[in-house]
Formats: sequence, C-alpha cells, structure tokens
Amino acid sequence: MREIDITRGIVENHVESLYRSLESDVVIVGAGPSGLVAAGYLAEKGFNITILEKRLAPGGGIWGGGMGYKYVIIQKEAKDVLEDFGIPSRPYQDSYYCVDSISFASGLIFGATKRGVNIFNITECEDLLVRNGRVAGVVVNSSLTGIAHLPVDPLTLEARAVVDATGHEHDVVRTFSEKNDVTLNTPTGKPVGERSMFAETAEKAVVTNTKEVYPGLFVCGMSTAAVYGGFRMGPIFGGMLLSGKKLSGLLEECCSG
Ligand code: 48F
Repeated sequence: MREIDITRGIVENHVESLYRSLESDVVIVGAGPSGLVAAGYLAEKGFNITILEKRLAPGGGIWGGGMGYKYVIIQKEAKDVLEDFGIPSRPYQDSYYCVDSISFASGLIFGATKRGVNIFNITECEDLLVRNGRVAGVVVNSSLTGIAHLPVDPLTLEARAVVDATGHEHDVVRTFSEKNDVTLNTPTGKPVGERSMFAETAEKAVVTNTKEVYPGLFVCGMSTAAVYGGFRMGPIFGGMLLSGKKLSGLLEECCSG
C-alpha cells in the first residue's frame, strides 16, 4: 500500500468531478430538502446538476427535526416525493405523514447522488457570474477560506441556470441584490423579507413563489419566503418537497430550450 496512491485517487477523482461541474446545466446553492429534490429529479432526466453546500453535511435544516426532536411532518400531497426517493414514513392523523429526520435527510442525499447529482460540500457560493443582464454561473470558494478570513481568490463555474436554495439566509439573492443595481421579479424589486409563523399560508406560498427571480436565477424552498415576503412554517416539510419538484419542471423547460 502506497500512501500517495490513496492521495492520487482522491485528487484525480475530485478534479474529474470539478471538471464535470465547470459547465453545468444547473448549479443549485444549498443542499436542503428543496434543492436536493429538484436536483434529483433533474439528474434523473439526464441534466448535469451541481449542488454547492457550505457545511460539512448536506441536508440543511432537516437533521434537527423540531427543536431537536427528530421527527418531521409531511402533508399527504407530498407523499409521492417521499416514495420517489424511497423514504419510509408513517401515517399521522388523516392528512399527514411522520418521517424520521435522519432517514429523510440521508434518503434525499443518497437519492440525489445516486441519480448523478454532483454535490460539493464545504464549498460556498460567494457571488454570481453575470453576463449581459443574465446570471451565467457562480463564484465559489472553500468554506474554510471564509471561516479563516483568508484573502484567497475564488473559482468560477458556469451554468445555464442558478438556484438560490439557501433557506432562510437567501444568501445568493441577497448578495446579488446588495452588490448590483438590479430590479428583481418581486413586489419591491428587492428581497422583501421573511414574516412570522403561519404554517398553512406559508406552505402554499413556498410553492407559488418558486420561480425565476432574475434572468437565469431561480429561488426555491425557504429562500422564497425571504425573497417574496412569505411566512415561516416550522418543521412541516411538504412545501419544501413540492417546491423542489415544481422547480425541476421549470428548469427542465429552461434548460431544454
Ligand atoms: O435551510 P435549508 O434546509 O433549505 P430549504 O430547502 O429547507 C428549509 C427547511 O430545512 C426548514 C424549513 C422547513 O419548514 O423551514 O428551514 O429551503 O438548507 C439550505 C442550505 O443552504 C446552505 C446551508 O448550509 C444549508 O445547508 N447554504 C446557505 N448559504 C450557502 C449555502 C452558500 N452561500 N453557499 C453554499 N451553501
């Protein structure tokens, strides 16, 4: 056993992965439930999909369930998505299912990667690439660079579409709006800001507001609430799954044209 063979295997495969993502059909920023679902459905249709996740573990806000109690609730309308990803659930009352957050997170992550989604963890999207009034890619860096405040320049990946799936942070849209004199497709032209809890309305709005917020830039999941002024909903996740599914349809159209 030679140690450098282990190193060579890691380096060669990582670089090959990075090459594959240099020109993606879609780059999704954030590996929470909405981003993973959209990515999985699109990869299944043969699109080249990259996800960037700044933390060590993909899964976003799933792992903690509600206040660390490990189950989450899903409405029956989203049960198909659980089935498509092979995630077990048990019925709860008439219209809900209860899902163990550990099997939920791991099922979505494995479901996305086995369909060919290229997930880069510990990788942060710090800016966008914009050409002629259209978002054309992402500017990325190691999350460790940001944590250590090191003056290290980023790299760039091109994509036909970019998605802000960064949850409450709406990091991509917020940075884009702060840095550029742009008018977003929102009531104010800027991110409107998230509102307090009102689960039923919030869940519907997450799906309705899954859309293109600027040419080439889409929002899904909880970032739609921050961008379009939606309510928060807590640990009910059907809206996240349905948002990801809707987004996959929108992007399929966008990337097929
Ligand atoms: O927040 P998150 O799980 O996104 P989501 O799909 O789901 C929201 C729910 O988890 C929950 C909820 C349901 O009722 O309200 O909050 O909308 O995952 C977002 C992911 O994006 C990553 C972050 O670490 C998290 O894993 N992220 C945020 N900013 C960046 C990023 C960035 N600039 N670059 C890369 N990853």
